[in-house]
Amino acid sequence: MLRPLLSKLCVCAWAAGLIAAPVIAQSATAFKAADVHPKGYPNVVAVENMGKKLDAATNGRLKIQMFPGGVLGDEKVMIEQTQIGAIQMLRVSLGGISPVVPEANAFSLPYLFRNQEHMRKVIDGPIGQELLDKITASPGKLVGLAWMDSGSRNVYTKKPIKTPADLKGLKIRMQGNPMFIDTMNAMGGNAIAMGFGELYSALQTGVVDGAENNEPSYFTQNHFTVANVYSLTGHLSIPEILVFSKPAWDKLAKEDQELIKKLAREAQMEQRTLWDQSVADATTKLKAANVTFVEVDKKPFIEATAPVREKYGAPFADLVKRVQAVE
Ligand code: BDP
Repeated sequence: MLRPLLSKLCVCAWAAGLIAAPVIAQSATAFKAADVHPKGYPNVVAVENMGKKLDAATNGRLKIQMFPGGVLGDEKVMIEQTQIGAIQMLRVSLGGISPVVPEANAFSLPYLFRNQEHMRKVIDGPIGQELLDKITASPGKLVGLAWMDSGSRNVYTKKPIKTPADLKGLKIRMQGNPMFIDTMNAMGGNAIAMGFGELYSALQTGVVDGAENNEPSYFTQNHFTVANVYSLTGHLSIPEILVFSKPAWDKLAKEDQELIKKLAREAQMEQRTLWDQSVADATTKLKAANVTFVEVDKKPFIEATAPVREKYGAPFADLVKRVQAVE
């Protein structure tokens, strides 16, 4: 009897301003965020800025601590760590997500997007949201938060690649997704799957003859110093994705989840501006470092990769059609 009475008295006294409001001890939560790219790379900057906004919006209760440069492992390892909750936020290439959600491949087929604008319209629009939701709803223990731009990937080696025949006999590193392996083989090269972090020394020692990536990755990883001819094949435009760990997500209050989603969408838009600057910047610096940029007639490569689009697109034919239909 006495207890409820006392607590009622306390509440009344507090409401009347007679005693100070009880201070609830709230420790700050810092979400571990990871990326293979170094500090300063557009995706890393966008997530760091998202962290600043999250910190400000929650008065320091929620923060993001960034682990860039692949210090927490390569993308495969980081995806696993995110699934179990050891990493809470992760920015990865969509290429690594297909084992979790096979539909992811429908967004990264070779020569799927007509151009960058098309790709951006798809990821910004309802189909992009649909895939994020599918990832969240899948048993893969990841929450799809936002997209990022990754431009398009071009082949680099020590000689110009103008036709599929030029790739003959060359070992070209690809991300370890069977669809990308098939893509390079169809383009005429010998695909070798390898982690991003191992690639510099593989190029240097001749374990591979070349690789393929966008300008900012080619530049920041210093690959141009060991393979200085950049041929504009533009065969893959693989969107990047920002995911949250499902076990960690489920512990968050609904309002915090909504706030994180909102800020992630803002990060998607901010990354885009940073991305455009970064491509321009990397291109200038690569040219200044005597990298040769080779214009390529894409037609024979588009034709050569038709069976890959056919094979990997068939299970998601409707989705692929809808992506292609986006104007
Ligand atoms: C870069 C992506 C990164 C991938 C890397 C790769 O941003 O997520 O890990 O390519 O080729 O463009 O592995």
